[in-house]
Amino acid sequence: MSTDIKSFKAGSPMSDVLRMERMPHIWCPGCGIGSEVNSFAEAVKRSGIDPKKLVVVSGIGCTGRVAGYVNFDSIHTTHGRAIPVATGVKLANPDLTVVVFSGEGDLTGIGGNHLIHAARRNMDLVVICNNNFTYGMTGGQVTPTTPNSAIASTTPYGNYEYPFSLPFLVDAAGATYIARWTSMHSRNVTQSIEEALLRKGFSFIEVISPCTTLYLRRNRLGDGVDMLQHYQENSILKHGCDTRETAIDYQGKIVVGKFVDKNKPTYLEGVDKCCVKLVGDDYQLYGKTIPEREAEEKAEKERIAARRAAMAATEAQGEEAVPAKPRKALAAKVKKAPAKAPKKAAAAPKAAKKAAVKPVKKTAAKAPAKKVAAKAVKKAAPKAVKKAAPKATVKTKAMAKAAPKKTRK
Ligand SMILES: Cc1ncc(C[n+]2csc(CCOP(=O)(O)OP(=O)(O)O)c2C)c(N)n1
Ligand code: SF4
Ligand SMILES: [Mg+2]
Repeated sequence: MSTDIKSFKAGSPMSDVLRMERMPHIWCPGCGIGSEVNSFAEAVKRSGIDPKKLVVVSGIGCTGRVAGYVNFDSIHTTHGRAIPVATGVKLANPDLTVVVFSGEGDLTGIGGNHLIHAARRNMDLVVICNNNFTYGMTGGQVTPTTPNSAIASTTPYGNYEYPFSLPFLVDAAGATYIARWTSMHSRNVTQSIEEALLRKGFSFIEVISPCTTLYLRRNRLGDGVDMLQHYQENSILKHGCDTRETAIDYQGKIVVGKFVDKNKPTYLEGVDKCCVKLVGDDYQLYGKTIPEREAEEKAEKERIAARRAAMAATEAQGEEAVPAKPRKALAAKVKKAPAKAPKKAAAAPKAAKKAAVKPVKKTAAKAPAKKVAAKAVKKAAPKAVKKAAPKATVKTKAMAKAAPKKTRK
């Protein structure tokens, strides 16, 4: 039976948000960017904003590819220039909602100057920063957020620089909305983006996310799932936390939450105020007086509120329409699922399974993963068990191959 790719893509629940003709995407398995895009798409839908008035701007990098995949007006601009381009779009048409979706290398390295000045101006932008601690697209070099001591292609003996804490940086620069999550916190990411889309001023949402192919492999931190588990075990929820306390150490705790949400006149409001002083009531921006623009803004807000109300009503109807029994049956199925785990894994004694995976994560960059994992498997289990836990062996081989020669000694 042949698969009709065209109708498969058209039938996808994401077909209205993503450019399905561009699928499959380039992101690696386990990379956090995909789930962020999903959260973003969900947030756009939930916000009730008019998708035709939304513009997405990205710089260069794996995250920079987002602009090319979303089914909105978008610009994939040059490295580090997403914020100035987005600023230009907003100034040219203040009716648009402008989102910057880019990597931390793009936004805080080459584009760092633009970031701090947009925050200082309280420019009306929503900035979503995928922070994977590395330049993913170009081979895993150190970035301004790579934790001290982490290994990168340009710091094979460990990073001796100190990283930016992005919430602290943009807070000091003047951002009026700041949140941080990890790619495991999909719903919170959605919620923060939704909030940011509906507010004015400079909003910054950092999403800590795994670059499986370069950062995780080079630092021997396992795969995407291992990192999600790390996020789950090490995230500390602290809404309103002082951003001075949000630094991230190598494999340390990650403070997450909404840290800042305050009102301050935006850049465009500042322009208006100044021009009204100079020109008086005749002042117009793109042919519209301030009262005219205010009336339009009010009407748009009402349309958004109506769309949100309609969505809430449809959701409530959907929930009522789901009969109680099938939902229970589904829950039972989910609970039963672990029993279907691969036979080989089930055959392995618990201690052996544990030993085969854990030392790789704990020893991280310090000890050669190949040796440690092999030792642990040998100690914990006889031949049969080694056979039953092939995942760790495969993983360590791949990681040993990827690791820089010097650190493997
Ligand atoms: C002016 C310029 N300098 C350098 C590059 C090479 N370059 C492309 S992407 C990139 C790093 C992107 O890193 P990040 O923003 O963290 O995105 P990621 O790939 O990690 O998602 C670099 C250095 C470039 N394209 N243009
Ligand atoms: S190289 Fe890293 S950041 Fe780029 S797609 Fe792969 S996992 Fe994601
Ligand atoms: Mg990056």
